[in-house]
Amino acid sequence: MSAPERRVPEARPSGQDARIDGLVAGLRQSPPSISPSWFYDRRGSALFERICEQPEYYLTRIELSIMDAHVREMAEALGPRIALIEPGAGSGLKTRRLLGALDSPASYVPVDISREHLLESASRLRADYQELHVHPVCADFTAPFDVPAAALEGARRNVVYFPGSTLGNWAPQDAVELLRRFARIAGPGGAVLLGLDMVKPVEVLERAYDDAAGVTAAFNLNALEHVNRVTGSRIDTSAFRHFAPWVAAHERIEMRLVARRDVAFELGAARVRLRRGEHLLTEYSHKYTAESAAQLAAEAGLVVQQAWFDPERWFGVWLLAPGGGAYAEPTDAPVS
Ligand code: AVJ
Repeated sequence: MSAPERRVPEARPSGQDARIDGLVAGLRQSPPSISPSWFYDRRGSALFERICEQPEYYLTRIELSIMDAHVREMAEALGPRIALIEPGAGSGLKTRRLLGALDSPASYVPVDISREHLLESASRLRADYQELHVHPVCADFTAPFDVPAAALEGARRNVVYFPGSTLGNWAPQDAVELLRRFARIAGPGGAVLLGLDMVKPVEVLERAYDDAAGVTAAFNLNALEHVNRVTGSRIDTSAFRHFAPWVAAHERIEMRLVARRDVAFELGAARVRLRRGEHLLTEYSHKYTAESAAQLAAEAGLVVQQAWFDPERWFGVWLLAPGGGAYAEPTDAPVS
């Protein structure tokens, strides 16, 4: 069933070195941090799919229900013959809903760092939407990337689709930066269609990130196991436990790995020492309100054109388009 490993060349060693440099830099911060990208090796991706099936993890189900209820209005608002660009090609369920409703889409452009993942999902889409031009772009969308003109040829409008509340992983200033880049890719007549999880009662949020079956806990601990597998480090994962509190001041869930006892380990130039009760940080998951989403859009030079929610407003899908003259190009103001 599983494809033979290593048929596709591994990421260039320089890419891997940069990744490990980033890991070491994160571990030297306070609190020591591991980027959420370390969740997603083969096992982590499978665990994430299982998270989406847990009764407590409402995000995926609700976003899909919003697509089911409103995808026609979305398609109408987006218009005919668009190029749909998706940074990080996901499992594709929401994308399929959208592609199925669009009026003769010109092309679909998934952008993903994993060539394997990209080609797999592209060939599945090609089989199911035979009229559609699928132009996969192999790139790390968290860094600036170019969409080849050929991929956008014949499109009346470029639309960047970023579902799943993935943007929640970025701290506010970085989220603005990323959204600004999406806006630039969409261009003056384009749009961004963005899925964001909303602020809601804390019990609901904390349960979603600590399911009874322990899948999210395993997913969190797998980030450390993944680090051990890739770097050869021997971090004792049994010294950590999963903890995912709502941090009200920042309107986010923080995925943490808390030291059960004093722990110390070294990884390259990073020397991590944690007292019992101190933690590693593995992920932010920011939640938005109608106000903070509009604010985020404005800071990225976008305005909210329309938004769709489930009846309880637990999740929202926002259609954003380049704003009027109010938008000033970012200056090189110093960043703290
Ligand atoms: C894929 C980033 C949207 O933040 O809810 C799920 C990842 N982390 N459970 C999220 C995740 C813990 C997820 N995103």
